[in-house]
Amino acid sequence: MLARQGHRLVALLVLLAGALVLLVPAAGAHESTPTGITRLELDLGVRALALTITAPPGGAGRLPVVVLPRGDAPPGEVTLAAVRPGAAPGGRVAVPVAPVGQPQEALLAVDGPGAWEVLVADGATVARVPITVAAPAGTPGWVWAVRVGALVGVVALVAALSPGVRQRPRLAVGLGAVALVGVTVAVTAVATAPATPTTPTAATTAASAPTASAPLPATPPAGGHAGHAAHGAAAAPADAPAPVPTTAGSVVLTATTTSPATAGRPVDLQLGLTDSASGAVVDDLAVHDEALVHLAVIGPDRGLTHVHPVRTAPGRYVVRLTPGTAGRYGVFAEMERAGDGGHHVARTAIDVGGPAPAAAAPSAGPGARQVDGMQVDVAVADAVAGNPTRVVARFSENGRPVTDLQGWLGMAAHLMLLGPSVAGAPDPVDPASAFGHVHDMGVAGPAGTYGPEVAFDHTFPRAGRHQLWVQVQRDWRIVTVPVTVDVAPGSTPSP
Ligand SMILES: [Cu+2]
Repeated sequence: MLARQGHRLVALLVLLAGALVLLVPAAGAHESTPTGITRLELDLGVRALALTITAPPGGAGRLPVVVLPRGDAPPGEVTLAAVRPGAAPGGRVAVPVAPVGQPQEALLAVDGPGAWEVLVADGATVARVPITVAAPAGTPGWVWAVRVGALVGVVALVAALSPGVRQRPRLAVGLGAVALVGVTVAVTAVATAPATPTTPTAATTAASAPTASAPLPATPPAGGHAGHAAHGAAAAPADAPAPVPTTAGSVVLTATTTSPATAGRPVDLQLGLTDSASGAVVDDLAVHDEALVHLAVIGPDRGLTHVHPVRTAPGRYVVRLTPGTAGRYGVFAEMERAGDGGHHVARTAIDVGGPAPAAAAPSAGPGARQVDGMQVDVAVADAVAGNPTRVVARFSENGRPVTDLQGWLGMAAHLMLLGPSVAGAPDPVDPASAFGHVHDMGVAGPAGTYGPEVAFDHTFPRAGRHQLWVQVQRDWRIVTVPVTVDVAPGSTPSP
């Protein structure tokens, strides 16, 4: 009788200890799942490149970087290197950047965890992409406490209940006490284990991390960035009163050109980022939606250039532009600061010289138009301020629906917006004209591509004339569809 109870107790405790030991690795695995993969876009000189950087999981070793040329870049090569922040490159690896759409891998190496920069140079500009290589996750102390406690408890209990020991009551009681202590240690360790473990987190600065060297059109990421104007959140940035940031902790953007900007000529635009509260250089940007900085440059003709400047030094970025027309341009930088630094849209302006252009006609409203060899039918249902509005663009070519749109920046499509100015028409240099960015979060088809329709949900905060641009990627090139939308006043007066 006593023996049977003893065996049941043993079985129960063995089960309990087994469960504890099994639970521990599961919890351990959950606490550190850094993928170590950074995907980001760079507009380096004349080239648009998509980079996929895979940090070594062990904290040191091989660091493969896949370079995928996009756009219309000429053949050539870029050189890559991995260095500690600010260091000059040692060994460089050259990779060709042609043809467009053909990924090329450069195998770099790092000799330890911590902050690193992946350098990408085209002979004129050196981009410095900051990454963090995570240290290998060690086994936390509480895990060892559970393992040792459970093991000691089970062994002592089995010994205490063995027939030989039961003949010696004192020894049996002693071993029973040891078993109790062991199990207590294990249970206490589980109960007091940190809820949010403090192992080194994100292996890179990347916020999103789809597959490594997979071709671009596949794999929409697990979700865009909350707060980055995805659908419901869209109103927030567009709604913001625009302006040169002055509130504490916002990002102040400066833009200068290396030489006087002239219509029709390429020019390098240099950007500086400082914190409005401290005046310090802002260098804590996280990769969001596959870029450190999303830059929209909008001309007086309301032409949009959406590019991804390269970081050349802390808080310094550069990108090449070819402004199409003379006049004053609005420059909008969208970025996310690491940690809880939040999502920021900073704006400034640049002047471009050249012959005065004729007054620009507004772009077509909803309806059909031809863009880059495709017919694009845009439908905007009931654009009323304060009401959710759906914008749908349908792409066809020679009468057939286009179904080979490629994802870009982790989304099916992007909608950029500029709201009405004080004078009425959208004006990129009037702070009253709010800038916004909405995503199509649609799921890719079986081939990993999108189309023929892309759709956006947006609530226009204000009535009046808005400039919209729908952007999709096809054949590794960005297609931009400008649309003018007149938003009717809502039932409540708009601000
Ligand atoms: Cu962007």
